Amino acid sequence: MTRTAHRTCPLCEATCGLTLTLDGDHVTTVRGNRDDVFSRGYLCPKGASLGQFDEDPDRLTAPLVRGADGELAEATWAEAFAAAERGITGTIERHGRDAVAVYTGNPVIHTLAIPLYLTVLREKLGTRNIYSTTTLDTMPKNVACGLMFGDPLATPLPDIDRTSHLLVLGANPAESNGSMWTVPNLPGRLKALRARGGRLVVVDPRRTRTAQSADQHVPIRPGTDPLLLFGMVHTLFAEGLVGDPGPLVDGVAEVRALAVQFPPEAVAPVCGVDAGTVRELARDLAAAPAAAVYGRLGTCTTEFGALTSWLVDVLNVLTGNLDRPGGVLFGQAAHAMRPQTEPYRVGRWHSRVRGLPETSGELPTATLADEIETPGDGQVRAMIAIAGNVALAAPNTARMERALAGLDVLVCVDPYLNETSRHASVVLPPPRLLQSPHYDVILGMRAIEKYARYSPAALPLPAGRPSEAEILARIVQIAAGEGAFADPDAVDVRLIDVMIRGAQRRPGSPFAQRDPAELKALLTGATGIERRLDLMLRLGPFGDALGLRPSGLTLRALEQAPNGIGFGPLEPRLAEVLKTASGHVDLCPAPIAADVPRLAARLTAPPDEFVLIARRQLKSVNSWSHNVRSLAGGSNRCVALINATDAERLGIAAGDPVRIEGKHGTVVVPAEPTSDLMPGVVSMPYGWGHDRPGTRLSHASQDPGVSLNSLTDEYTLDPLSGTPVFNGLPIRLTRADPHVPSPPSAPASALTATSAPRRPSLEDHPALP
Ligand SMILES: Nc1nc2c(c(=O)[nH]1)N[C@H]1C(S)=C(S)[C@@H](COP(=O)(O)OP(=O)(O)OC[C@H]3O[C@@H](n4cnc5c(=O)[nH]c(N)nc54)[C@H](O)[C@@H]3O)O[C@H]1N2
Ligand SMILES: Nc1nc2c(c(=O)[nH]1)N[C@H]1C(S)=C(S)[C@@H](COP(=O)(O)OP(=O)(O)OC[C@H]3O[C@@H](n4cnc5c(=O)[nH]c(N)nc54)[C@H](O)[C@@H]3O)O[C@H]1N2
Ligand code: SF4
Ligand SMILES: [Mo]
Repeated sequence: MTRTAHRTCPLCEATCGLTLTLDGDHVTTVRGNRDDVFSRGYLCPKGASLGQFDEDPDRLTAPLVRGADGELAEATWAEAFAAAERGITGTIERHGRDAVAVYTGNPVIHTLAIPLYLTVLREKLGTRNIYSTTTLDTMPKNVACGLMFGDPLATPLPDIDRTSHLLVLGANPAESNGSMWTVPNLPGRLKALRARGGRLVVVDPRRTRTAQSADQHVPIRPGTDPLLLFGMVHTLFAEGLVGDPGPLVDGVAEVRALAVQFPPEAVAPVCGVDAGTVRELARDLAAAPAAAVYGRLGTCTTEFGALTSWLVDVLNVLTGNLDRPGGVLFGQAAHAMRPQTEPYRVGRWHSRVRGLPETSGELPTATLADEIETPGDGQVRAMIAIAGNVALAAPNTARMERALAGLDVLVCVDPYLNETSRHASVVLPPPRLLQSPHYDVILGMRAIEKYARYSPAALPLPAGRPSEAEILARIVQIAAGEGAFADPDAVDVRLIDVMIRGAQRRPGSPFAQRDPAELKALLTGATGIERRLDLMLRLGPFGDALGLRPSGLTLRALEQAPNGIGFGPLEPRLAEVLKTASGHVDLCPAPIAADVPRLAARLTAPPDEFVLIARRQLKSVNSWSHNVRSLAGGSNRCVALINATDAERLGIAAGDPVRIEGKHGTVVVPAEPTSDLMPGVVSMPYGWGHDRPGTRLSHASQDPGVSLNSLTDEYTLDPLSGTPVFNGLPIRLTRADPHVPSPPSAPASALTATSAPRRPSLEDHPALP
């Protein structure tokens, strides 16, 4: 007997609505759901493999606990929760709360459960040692938007369907399907932009699939985008192309003063882009009836990540495209979130070892290994890793792995025994994808249209199998000192109470006089997490306001609308978004302006012979999809792209092994010479290195590749956001002897703890003051 189920794809940020055919608990086909209000039938090769992700025989079906013999072995859930409690509570009792760290990974944004328990987990743990992929990825943009708009999550989204000019820097949406920009079928929408006479311009050291489909590709030296963007800002002012930014924007004159030092002629030789092109980019942007500038990973994880992210939106503001149809707009989720209570600031506290500033309540993941390895008060001795593979994700793989091995306690919530969880004391695997309900809590905020969609669990949980929500609720209770065996529903009950009370206290609240118990009784949903989602939807912008707007959104309405419910295109709403003390956009925030002299010094820095950049590949999901056979091989391999002329000069032919040396390690990988990459640049995919002992990744380990982060450095950071430089890092490139196997990553070099981040360099020079 086959049946159909509707699911939102959790494999990338596009959130496509899929139609699955199930035979029993087995997925037989996956199709894009043509009736889906948001994705309208789109599907990529990864989505088509959702069944293989879900049914991968290597996914853990039972928890693992490390025994007295030092080996991880299957245990009962009760044993595993008890072991987690012993480890976490014992660490807190012996060493205090800061001794427990939390690291959360990218799938946080692709699950319903994790975002709904993370804030309370952090609060209950009461530790300063909070880490996540944000400081390996989006934090530069979050910092820039926090300083400009007062809200780090207020990231402008290009209005792709209505724009006439899109300038993309450091992103490859044709393969990544978009990031910090939830847009199903980006490849199709980019094509549609050009078909209606619009223009797509891509700035990237590599002629990516996106660049190949563009009207103009501008190759650029990695890490130099802020110079190009400042050259464009300079041009806008010099040629009188700055429009009226409106009454809500402060700081235009200050930006103008900063841009004086970056005329196109000065930036051109460093960027490798001629001055005429810099001017032309600025003029085209200003002349377009509606235009949007978009930057992603290749602009964030760079030496000037926050500065670059800021300049992207400075251009959107100066050309009159902020908060405007066809320009960039702010997203609007269908659910209510906890309101921000304090004005945005960075550096409210600093990390213990290197004194790096806090951002959004987190410390940089680049200093996690320092905090684990450096003795003293507040040393991290236990870690809870949720949906993250930090062993491969953090800079300097060898050091991160050594640090993980040195932890007293590591509790992983992860479906795989992989490079990180092999170091665990306890692994708590979430159930299969199809056994979990889904709603996009985070990505809904970045969606290009207003919509809501809910996927109920398509398969029942096996008896005795805790949901991901229950696993997390129990960890919250351990952190709160209530023990692993308290009633997990109590966590949701308390959080519902807090949210209802908050809604009642808001000025002008229509619920102020209502009985909280009566409001609570209105909520539907079989589990605590579903009732919480119902409450968030009902208090959201389209919600039924707990019965006051009877036709408004509820969880029940979404359950009855498997194709989702659309609420139309995004609309301008800047005044509502702004959370700055002034209520205005601060176009020239002081911490950003203070970083500009560092950029000016870059104008005269000597160029490196070779620099490394990273890339996403279409048939991959970071580090955890290489076990899915249907996606492996072909274009999805761990090879180093190098410029064809460089290859010829170094005597490297296609498939030859090349040796790439970073500051802390060396890898040997097959080379793929190409004319699609700038000279002096090497491009490697992120997320490989599946040859570690003690993992259970039977397919991935057959073609393991190497860890890109064996070449990166935890001390080379964007100082404003604490985000490592993954793009534009100097390396040495040579032809390797094909008969010598890939060396194990060199051990981490002696550590020099520094408070200031370094400029990218291969040499171990002292840090800049
Ligand atoms: N050099 C270099 N380093 C990089 C990057 C780069 O480009 N270059 N990219 C950076 C970026 S952008 C990111 S986002 C990070 C990613 O960093 P991480 O998020 O730490 O790494 P992932 O490979 O995404 O690992 C996700 C983990 O979640 C598990 N998982 C999958 N689904 C679920 C689920 O439903 N529940 C739970 N509990 N677990 C699940 C997987 O098994 C895997 O272990 O890496 C960063 N590191
Ligand atoms: N298929 C697939 N999709 C994914 C993922 C995946 O693993 N596979 N991962 C997801 C995640 S976690 C993320 S964060 C997103 C990332 O989404 P994107 O940022 O769109 O993807 P990347 O391939 O990392 O693209 C970065 C681009 O920046 C370029 N670049 C590198 N350095 C520079 C530079 O200094 N300047 C400029 N202008 N360009 C530079 C690179 O050549 C590359 O083309 O993708 C998400 N989607
Ligand atoms: S584009 Fe992303 S969300 Fe859509 S099917 Fe592919 S992996 Fe899934
Ligand atoms: Mo990411």
